[in-house]
Amino acid sequence: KILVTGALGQIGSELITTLRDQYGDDNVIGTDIRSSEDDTCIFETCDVTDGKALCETAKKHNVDTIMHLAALLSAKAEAIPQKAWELNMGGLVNALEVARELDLQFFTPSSIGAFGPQTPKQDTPQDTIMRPTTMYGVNKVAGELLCDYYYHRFGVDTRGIRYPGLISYKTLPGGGTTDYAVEIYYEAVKNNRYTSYIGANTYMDMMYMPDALKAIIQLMEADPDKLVHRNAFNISSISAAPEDFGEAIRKYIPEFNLSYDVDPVRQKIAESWPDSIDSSAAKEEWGFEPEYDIDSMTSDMLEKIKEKYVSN
Ligand code: VAH
Repeated sequence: KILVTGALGQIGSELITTLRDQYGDDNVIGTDIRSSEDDTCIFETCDVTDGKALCETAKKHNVDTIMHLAALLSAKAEAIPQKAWELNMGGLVNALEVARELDLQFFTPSSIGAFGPQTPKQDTPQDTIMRPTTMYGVNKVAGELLCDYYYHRFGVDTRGIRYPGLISYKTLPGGGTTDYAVEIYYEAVKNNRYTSYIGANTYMDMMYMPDALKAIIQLMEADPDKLVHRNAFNISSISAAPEDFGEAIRKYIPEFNLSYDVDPVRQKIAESWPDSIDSSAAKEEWGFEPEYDIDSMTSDMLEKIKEKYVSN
């Protein structure tokens, strides 16, 4: 049985569905600080900064795994850094303590945001310098080290993935730097145009959500003896700048127009991150193999968003 925190977030909302398909509805418990209208799955409101409540929820449902997704993303965290530390680190240490006390398998995402300006930008290695210049990045590096500590010191089976920007059509992201790569598809369908807050020629790693979710299950089911790394694995499938999304969209919406109104805060965050990271450790240690490239992702995104607007 798996407890998911942040179950109403961009990853969490789709992960719940994927896990229920994979393991059965009764084996997935979603939690979030907000309440859920979706009464088809087991759901509990829970504030991850309340460690006692989180532990009680895990005990009540007799879970054997916790997937901790509750966190503030990069741009939001940069706006309220002290709150971000409290939630991102306070929530993580509480979730790790629950995993230690109840002997649970543990997953939490890291991010390409864990890298900083001195990190090699092309083919960023799995093991390299990590001196991020954002609160979010500090949280992710500290989080990776804390998860490794709980593995080496307490034997908690912690595993993590450094996610690129994730693109999906089901739940809008909130407060991220890579959110432009989701907004662009919605605006293309609604208005045939998009004004990007990230400048041209600004490359970041991206991934379609189905590949991101498959990776979590693959990693959590991997043979632990084959894992050289744990927290956290580089994975990526697409390295793109805004104009690459524009070009891919114009294959389906020829009149699509892309313009720019750069947001200096999020542009500065984006420029501190790699352009393209190396996924070879994930491929070698647990068989990571993404399915979608920018063209197949674009085709699916536009089709699903059109369906969403036509049916509503
Ligand atoms: C963000 N989508 O923009 C998240 C992610 C790699 C980016 O961490 O903050």
